[in-house]
Amino acid sequence: MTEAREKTTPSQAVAHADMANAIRALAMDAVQAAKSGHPGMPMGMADVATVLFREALRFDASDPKWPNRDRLILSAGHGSMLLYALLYLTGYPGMDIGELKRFRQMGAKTAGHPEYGHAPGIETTTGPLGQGLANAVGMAIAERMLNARLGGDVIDHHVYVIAGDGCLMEGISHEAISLAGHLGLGKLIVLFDDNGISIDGSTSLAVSDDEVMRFKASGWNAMRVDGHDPEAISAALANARADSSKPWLIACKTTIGYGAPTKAGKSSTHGEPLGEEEIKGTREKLNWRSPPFELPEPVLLAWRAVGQKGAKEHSSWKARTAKNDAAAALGSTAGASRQAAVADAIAQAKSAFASDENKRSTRVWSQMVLEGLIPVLPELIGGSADLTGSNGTRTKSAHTPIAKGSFAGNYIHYGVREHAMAAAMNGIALNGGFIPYGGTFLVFTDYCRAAIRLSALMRQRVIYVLTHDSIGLGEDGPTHQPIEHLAALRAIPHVLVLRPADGVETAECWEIALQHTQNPSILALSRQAVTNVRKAASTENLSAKGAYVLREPDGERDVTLIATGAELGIAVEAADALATEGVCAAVVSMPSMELFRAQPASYRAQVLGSAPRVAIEAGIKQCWHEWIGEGGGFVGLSDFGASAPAPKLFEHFGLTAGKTVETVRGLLKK
Ligand SMILES: Cc1ncc(C[n+]2csc(CCOP(=O)(O)OP(=O)(O)O)c2C)c(N)n1
Repeated sequence: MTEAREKTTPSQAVAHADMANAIRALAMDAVQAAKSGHPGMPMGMADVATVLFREALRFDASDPKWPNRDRLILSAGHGSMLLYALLYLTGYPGMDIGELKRFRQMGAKTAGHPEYGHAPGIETTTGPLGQGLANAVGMAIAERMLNARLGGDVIDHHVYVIAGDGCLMEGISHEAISLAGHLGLGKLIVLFDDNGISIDGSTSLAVSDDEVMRFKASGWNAMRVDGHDPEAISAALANARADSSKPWLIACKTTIGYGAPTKAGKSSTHGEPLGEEEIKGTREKLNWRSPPFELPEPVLLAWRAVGQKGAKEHSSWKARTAKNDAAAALGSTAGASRQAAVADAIAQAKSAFASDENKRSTRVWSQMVLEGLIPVLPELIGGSADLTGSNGTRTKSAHTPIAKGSFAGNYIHYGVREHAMAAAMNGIALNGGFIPYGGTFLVFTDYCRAAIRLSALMRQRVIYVLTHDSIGLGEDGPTHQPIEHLAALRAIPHVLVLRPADGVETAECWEIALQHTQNPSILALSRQAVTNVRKAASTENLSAKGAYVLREPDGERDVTLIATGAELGIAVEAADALATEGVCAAVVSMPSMELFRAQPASYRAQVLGSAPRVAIEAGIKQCWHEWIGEGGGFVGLSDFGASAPAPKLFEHFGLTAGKTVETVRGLLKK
């Protein structure tokens, strides 16, 4: 044995083909055992993934949360077995062979699509195509922002994405690659599984884009490689890592279902088990002799060595950052150390707002809250999908935008890209170290709903600042006036919808959004000025209970008026008018149905009372039955709005104190 041979590590001693075939075998056998799944993509991308893990990806399987690890995002989430096989092979904690055998079964770590939190090493939940790619753009932004704050000794890593034709066909991909190119995110490397196949068959049925040219046009470096030639893949990755002037697309020409004797290259390998016969033939073709879920020992050892190859770099990172508090804080919840300062900023805002007699919109109150918050909470990263001046997301004094080559700032101009903004915020939150918030008009949540849903599914603290929250936006008309949106957002599990009524409530709602580390929050804010209803400074965050009695009448309640946001002023006015008729009306403010639902039944009963109820909200009735009951009254909308000045619209659609009084009269007569 030569000296060089003696020094060969277990990882290097095993042929590339054997290591890649281990992935193929695990993928086809797990899908076969589950009787469902997608074997074709993992089999096609096995060569690319093997080279990536052996040569490029910086990670230490024993510490999947190492902050300076490279991120790997499987945007083509249907190919989940590729990721699960790699996590098992490299020895990630908890990903044993039993989990692969239980692929897609109840309670397994190996869900149908990768789910964040199910197993270490899954960086984000993917499945809706294109989302992972846009998450990765957020992670690559976060990487640069941490690099700018903490220095390259602490954070300096790559973000890799495996994306398929489907990811690149989705509209969100355009927003994401355009933003990444604009910001020059040179640490982002996308490995495109260029197999020319999707579910319907050849992608030529539906698309003829030249992806390399498309990415180049968006400011990326882009190249093509043979995705089954390990040397070519290796050279491409080395090239991309060496040049971080721009993000990289490496279009890897692959064969879906590589190795399958009759199905390779066909869409039949995409989404169903290969079948026993085909699997037998694949084993022969790949010269893979091991039975299902068994691996030749040298192959497994070689893979395990790959899992440990980053350990040295990891320990030297630990040594050089041991005394660095900022690096240590990366492992903990962002902002934890700032809680007292945040509480103080909120308290100051509340007491100033309570005595401020100016009428303002809640979007402006929100901007004023941010003026106090940003300086004490540097983790808070603002942004907006254009419309910055309209939604008040950027403060006058505390914000500096980030830009290509300049990431020390704390504000992101996402451009007119709502969907990518929301998905990138998911990536920023998942990355750790930051609390992202981003703004647009409430009506345009339709454009980012898929990503909002994933914020909720992944339980990420992403804060959506959504202004122009009703017909109260006026002249822009029904295209811009949200009607069903509050109900639609309240329908997503784990989303906190917060609709504050005035300045004090807006400050309280910001505090709530920051405190809820396991939820995305929606701040629904008005364009129009609102009535100041909370005129006394209270130390208690009344909005945190979801609903509270703003005003109790002198006598026993005849009716309870419940309102949210700007319409609370209408409820107060109606209660005053009713009082002149001798009707005792209580006024309840309900900034958050979700928080109220979580209160003890006794509190809810006390707030809602036993008198008939009328709700007032400039939106649809759906979701109000829960609070007003079958016989309750509703002053709201049941159709699209119209283009006119806001006061005219409220009059026209009957969202007035007069109509509320009428509704109460009708209810009490029954
Ligand atoms: C937003 C979204 N639309 C549709 C789907 C359903 N779907 C899953 S995979 C797939 C085809 C993807 O094709 P490609 O990326 O080429 O994957 P490959 O066939 O190469 O594995 C589709 C339409 C999805 N997961 N997400």
